[in-house]
Amino acid sequence: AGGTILGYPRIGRNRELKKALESFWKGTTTEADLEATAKELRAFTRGQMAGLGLAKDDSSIPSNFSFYDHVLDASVTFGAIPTRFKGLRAADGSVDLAGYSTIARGEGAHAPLEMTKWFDSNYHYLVPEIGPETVFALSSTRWVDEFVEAKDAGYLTRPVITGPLTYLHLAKPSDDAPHDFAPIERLDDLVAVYVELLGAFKAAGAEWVQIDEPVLVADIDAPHADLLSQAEHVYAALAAVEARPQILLAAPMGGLEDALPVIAASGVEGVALDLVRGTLPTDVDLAGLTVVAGVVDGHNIWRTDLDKALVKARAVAELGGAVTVGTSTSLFHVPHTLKGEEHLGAELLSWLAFADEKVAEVVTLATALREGDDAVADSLAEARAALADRAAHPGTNRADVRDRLAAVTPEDRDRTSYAVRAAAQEERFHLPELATTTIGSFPQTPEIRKARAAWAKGDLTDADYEQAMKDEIASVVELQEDLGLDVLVHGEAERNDMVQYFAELLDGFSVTKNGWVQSYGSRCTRPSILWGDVARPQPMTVRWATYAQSLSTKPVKGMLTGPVTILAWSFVRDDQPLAVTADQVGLALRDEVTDLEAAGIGIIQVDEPALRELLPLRRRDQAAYLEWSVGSFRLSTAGAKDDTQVHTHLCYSEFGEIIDAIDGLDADVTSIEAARSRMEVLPAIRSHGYERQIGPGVWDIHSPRIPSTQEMTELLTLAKESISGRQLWVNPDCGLKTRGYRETVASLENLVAATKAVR
Ligand code: THG
Ligand code: ZN
Repeated sequence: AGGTILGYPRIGRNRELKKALESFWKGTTTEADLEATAKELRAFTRGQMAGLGLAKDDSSIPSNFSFYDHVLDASVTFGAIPTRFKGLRAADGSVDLAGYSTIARGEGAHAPLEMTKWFDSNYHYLVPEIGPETVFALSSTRWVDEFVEAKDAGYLTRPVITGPLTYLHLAKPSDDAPHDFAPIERLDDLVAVYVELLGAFKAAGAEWVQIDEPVLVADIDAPHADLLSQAEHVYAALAAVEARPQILLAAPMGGLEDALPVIAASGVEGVALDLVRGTLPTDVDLAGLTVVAGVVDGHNIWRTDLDKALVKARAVAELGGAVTVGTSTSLFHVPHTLKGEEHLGAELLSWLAFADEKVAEVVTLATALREGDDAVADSLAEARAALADRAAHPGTNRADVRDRLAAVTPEDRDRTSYAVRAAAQEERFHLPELATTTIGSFPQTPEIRKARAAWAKGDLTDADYEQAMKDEIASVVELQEDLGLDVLVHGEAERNDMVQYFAELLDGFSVTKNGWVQSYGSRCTRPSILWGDVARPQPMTVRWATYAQSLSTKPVKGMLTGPVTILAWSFVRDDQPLAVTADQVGLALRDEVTDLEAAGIGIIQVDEPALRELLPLRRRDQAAYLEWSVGSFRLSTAGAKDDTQVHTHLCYSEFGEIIDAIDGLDADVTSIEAARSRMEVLPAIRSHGYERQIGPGVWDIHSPRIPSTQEMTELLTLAKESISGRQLWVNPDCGLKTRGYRETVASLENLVAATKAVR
């Protein structure tokens, strides 16, 4: 009744969990130290939520801690660990934190689980590998232990777990599975473990458990009718369990649509609806159900329009359920708190809500529902004033930006034909077959970070900082020449993050000091806030690129981040279509491309690693998305001359789904992630008839392991079965900023050796 949230950030307001994990991995702390930090963090988090007004005693506070990833936690809890990790398990099937870390990150001969984006967010989960051989058995007590830990501290929490449909539909077949096997075939076996788990929660005293099923808001590969009948079947089975907590089925990231009546009739006690992304349900009887009306956006950072939120919550109440207010998704997509972000200025600050402020909004809305609007009149008035101020701000509506965009013609998005460009580029660069390159960034060493921190504090002058970065660029260029790479990069030492760097130089953005959001495991990003119309006051990358090019006769790539990725990895204004914002960014980048060309840079990479990430979850919305996203990329690149080679980089391997869009980008060279999936995407690219050049990654840089020459030779040989040598580039899966120099040098040596062998 007092409102709830679907989950709270797990990393800690000062990234306590990140620091504890990384020192454990380094060996400077023990497993017990890590456990102790995690325990403190959980205690602080509960206290924080209660302090903000969520009730301590009625299951309103979620229990959603994870050391690394909630999907990995499900795998470990269900004993669904691939056979290659068998040796890590104790006799009872459990794994300790060292083993858990190995499954997540890989070590030695142990390749880790694959990592993939969580729906259309910037979070990555670890992909379960499920086969006929997988033995599901309750193998971890952590979820129950954490519930008991909270209960002993006086908090009756609501455990949050990933649902069986989402778990299996996000899984991939194990290496041992027959080729026509689908993980969902194991549904009944897995559900048996959920049944057991529900019993364990009940025995521990849980009154509610939250089961997350975001897969129900997405169109998946399997027929929609199958998904609905699976939902009906599973939730009837779980509802039929006698001794269990009440079930809150949460459907974040979109609308349940025709799955809602199925869930409502299944026998579960509650449903949590995403009413930010999803539309208001109609024509469905929710009588007898507890309904969490997810009217506070868990996925973005704008202050809620409380009046509109109340209208929605009250409309849902008309459908008959017992309605309480909640967030649309877990809050782990947003930073912890606005406290400490006063540098943003009182005005922008007043437009925003991070996790803690969103909890407070939920509490305000729940109070209004219960006691009437008068009970929270001041809060409602404050929110109205902030929203009106935001709408009227001159930076959100600039005539110069809008006039320029209005003048864009279709020709502004078109280059000459690829054949003509390819000939001009061949003439200019004479690159060898199987040209080698890297994606862009080199390791961000502690020295680089220190220099940037000192410069930010004013302890390092502009000139000294510039010199430090130039020294780093010179050493990266020299290293690449020594390694024998064909197309060099400057290494991006000057960039804290490939989006934030541009956000700091463009009008219309602001950046936080401590607004960290978990991206995967211990890794976080600080998404920028894109609040206004976007324009480029001056060149952003030309200085660094031309310095690097001056040091080598080999081509050095100019490196830009594309419009879709800038949007995907920022918190973007929600007061106009994304397409408009993307084109504003596209025009700013177009000017940068022109300036790079004029400075003599012949190869320009415009990264769009997030192109797939923003793909709408419902098929009917995808064509319109691909149209504007591809259009904004083309707006940024189509000003390039024929003999300028445009590259792009995309950070994932499920490529088949959007291959037409990738074709539509019309980049001359595209690099993609392919090492963890062993080039599995290439046959699809061949059968599509893709004619331009492609660099499938041969080194999985997300893991600290060093791939051998032989391993990369095998991958390249495999790639050549699908793609001709003239079309094929050799590169790692992704940028190297998270790697150390030791593994970078060793791996790139092997990469060059493998290329020579295959050539
Ligand atoms: N930038 C942003 N989002 C991203 C990526 C990025 N999302 C997808 C992908 N890349 C995720 N990968 C990473 C890789 C590394 C880190 C974060 C996300 C990383 N972060 C540092 C950390 O957590 O220690 C923090 C960076 C810093 O100190 O400045 O290493 O590249 N926006
Ligand atoms: Zn990448």
